[in-house]
Amino acid sequence: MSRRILHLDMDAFFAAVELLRRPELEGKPVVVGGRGDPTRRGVVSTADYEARKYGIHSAMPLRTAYRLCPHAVFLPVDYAAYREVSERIKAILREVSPAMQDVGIDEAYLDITEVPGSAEEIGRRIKRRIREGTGLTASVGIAPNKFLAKIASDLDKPDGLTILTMDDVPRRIWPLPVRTLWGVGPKTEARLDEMGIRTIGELAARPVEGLVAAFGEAHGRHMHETAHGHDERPVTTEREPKSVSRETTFQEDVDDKRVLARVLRDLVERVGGDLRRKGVKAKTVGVKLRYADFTTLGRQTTLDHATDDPQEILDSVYACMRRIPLERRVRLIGVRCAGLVPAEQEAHEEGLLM
Ligand code: TTP
Ligand code: MG
Repeated sequence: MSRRILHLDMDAFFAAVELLRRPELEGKPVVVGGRGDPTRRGVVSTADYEARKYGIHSAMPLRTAYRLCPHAVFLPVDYAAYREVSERIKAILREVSPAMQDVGIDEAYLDITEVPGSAEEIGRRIKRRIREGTGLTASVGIAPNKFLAKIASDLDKPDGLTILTMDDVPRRIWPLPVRTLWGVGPKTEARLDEMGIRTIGELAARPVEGLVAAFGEAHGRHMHETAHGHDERPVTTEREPKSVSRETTFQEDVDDKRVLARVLRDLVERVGGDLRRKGVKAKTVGVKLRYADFTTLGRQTTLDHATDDPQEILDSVYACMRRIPLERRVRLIGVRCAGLVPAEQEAHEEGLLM
């Protein structure tokens, strides 16, 4: 029997929670990030849909956001408040089905295969319960697997409910850019672009052999499967991760330090986003490096406080890199953050220090 997976993602989550307690800001551009002071260092955690009209988005420096929209309201991040709302949302989901996978502060998968009722009924019911329980809107996608459900929840944001079946894959999934696929980062995207493949549909049209030749057995086959809408990953109910990491394998081994520096910056951006989305900060930052001959080594450094600040993480990454000999070509490079603590706990400690 085919599965029925629901993916839920709250709309402009941090900003939406802020608007609940500051209803007078409704309809104004609101940016949440750092200490809420655009003259100080920090990045945008999120912006409400009004502020997004000015081009403001997550991970952008607060200064840039200020330049794009000086009359926006800038608010500091209050993780404790968001986590409290997040826990209520997760509890509502668990009541519908115990098979819930927590993937972020405002996001979860729910296996609703066994839940009685049509997909539409279940989707509406969950959205209504969340609105009643929190005052917030969520976007929901329901599909036969996690990949399609996740895309579906994003297709009609905000306040969306999108149900996809395998028959919808050509019309709804194939026009999307390849970057949307799980496992396609900037490097793979560039390589696909060289091959004349920009949309998921163009990828799906290629014989799997060609993709395997270009990207290797596992990656090539995986891309082929997902481009056709297949994804067997189960909804797992595991606990919070102990670390967050991102890595890149180069298409061709690299010995240019500038290339490594650029890729590290990109990986740090993404790890930073992962941390902030999960509402955690890291005390330990590490680099993993694999040479062309497959010898692998790692270096890590522990800070005296936890951080999710990309610049601070990058500084630590560069400090690790200085302890890694670079006389050989590099095949893979990765950034890992561990020693995770809830962001509000760290903020609390920081408050005590000041
Ligand atoms: P998202 O679900 O990616 O964004 P969102 O909920 O603000 O907006 P959307 O309606 O598009 O879903 O992330 C959830 C929260 O995680 C977001 O409110 C703030 C936080 N976050 C960061 O702090 N930094 C980031 O880079 C991202 C992507 C999110
Ligand atoms: Mg969201």
